[in-house]
Amino acid sequence: MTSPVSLLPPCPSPPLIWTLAGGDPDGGAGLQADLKTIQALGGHGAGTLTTHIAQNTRAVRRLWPVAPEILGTELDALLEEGPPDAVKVGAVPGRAQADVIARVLGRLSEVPVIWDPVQGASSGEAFRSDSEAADIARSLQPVVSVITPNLTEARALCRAFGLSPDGGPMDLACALRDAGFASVLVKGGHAAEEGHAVHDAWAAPDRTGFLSLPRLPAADVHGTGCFLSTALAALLGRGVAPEDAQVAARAALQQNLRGAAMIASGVRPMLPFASFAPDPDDWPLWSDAPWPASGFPAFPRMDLDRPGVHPIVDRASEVARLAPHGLRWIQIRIKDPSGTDLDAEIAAALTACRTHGVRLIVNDHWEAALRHPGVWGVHLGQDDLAPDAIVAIAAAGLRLGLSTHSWFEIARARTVRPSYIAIGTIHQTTSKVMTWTPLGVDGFARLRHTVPDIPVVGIGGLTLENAPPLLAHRPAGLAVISALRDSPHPERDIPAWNRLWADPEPGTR
Ligand code: 3NM
Repeated sequence: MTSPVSLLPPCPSPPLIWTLAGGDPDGGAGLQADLKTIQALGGHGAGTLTTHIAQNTRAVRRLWPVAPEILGTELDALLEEGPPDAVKVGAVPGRAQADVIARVLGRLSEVPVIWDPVQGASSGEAFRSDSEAADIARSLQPVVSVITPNLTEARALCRAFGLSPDGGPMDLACALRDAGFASVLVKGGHAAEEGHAVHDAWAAPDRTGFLSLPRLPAADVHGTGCFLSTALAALLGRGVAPEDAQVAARAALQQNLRGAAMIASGVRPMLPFASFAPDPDDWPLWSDAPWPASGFPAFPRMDLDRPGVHPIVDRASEVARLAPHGLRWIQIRIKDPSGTDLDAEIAAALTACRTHGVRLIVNDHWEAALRHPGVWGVHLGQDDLAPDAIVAIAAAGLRLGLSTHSWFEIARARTVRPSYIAIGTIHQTTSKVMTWTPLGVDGFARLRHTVPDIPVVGIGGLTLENAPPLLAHRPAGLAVISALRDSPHPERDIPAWNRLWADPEPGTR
């Protein structure tokens, strides 16, 4: 047994996260809740009140904005301690407070600032008029990197900027992004009915898409917006990449909603969030476009009763060399097909595989694979995830494997319900140009945890020596190029690889 792996990526020291937010005496939202959220996500929380609020889970009674001089003096004092790693801004009661916040945050450089542009409480009361909201938004816009409005708030912001408030969440998110907010997350929670999916629309400079999760029963919880924006700040401050932080913050929210849904009925505060430990089912799916009504076809799963090594080779002659030695799968990966007769290579590989009962997976060239009945599956990268290709591969009855390297890529891959998901790179590899930092065994475990329902294949820099610790995380396969290509005895190594599943402890092979 290995020790459980923390789902949070390591960080040399707790990141400093500021929250500039209203107060919530019941502790379910605002500054009081944000500090707990930051701590649970491994950060050090600091911050100031922007406004006192007499509220509880049922109603907002009254606001007393913190005087701008007090807010400014407090923030200047805070900044003297050094810059934060990320900032969450919550309720901003008026233009004067917004100007103070913008002045101080304007002195930071490259620090993510998440603004939850809360216009009122989830119990229904508005904090301010639309025209005040417009002034506040204009003042904060230059210093904000991500905003997280719900649908109502997104519409109000669109009106404030003279944009159309009509359209769906993605129209609003794109309109606000194009109006100068670098990244926009429009939360769809209030629009979804219980039992249906909640779709949050995310518009960043280089990507748009939807994060989806089921709406939990009675997820009528006070403080969800505060939680999500603060979790995002805490994860970004930790150095988690923006797309991964979105996915992980949403998973954290689902974890908390699940906890809150277990308390008695009625509007209730979020449960104190003790630690980041989403269940596998709490992780959202990501799709680049709204879900087709029928969803994507589910691919037949790779069967888990035949785990084993997946050699990846670039010629049919290599397939023929390795196929007799006890393989279950082999992948043919011809990255540069120029000067190669692709169909002849696939046909020859298939002949060798048939002879020895091996399943052939074709990398990238899915159209060619479809021309060869008997090919078992196709393996694609994230850049090849076009709906047309997915639908054609499914219609031909082939299996699909997808490469992933991050929480975000897994959320995207899971949406098409592939036969297996490859996670890498686990160790340094010389076989592929990699922009990703190697995950190590713990990183593999962190990602693998978010794939509850689909077989996983580990890849990247694997050898018979370093592979055993991975087996504790139940890969259905391990994919290798160089370890077999460079081995003097591949015919002996293949059974040794396959035996790892029977005897996963290092040193006992
Ligand atoms: N894909 P080797 S790593 C083809 O992480 C490939 O997506 C990877 O080769 C990924 O076993 C990789 O020689 C190379 O390290 C695997």
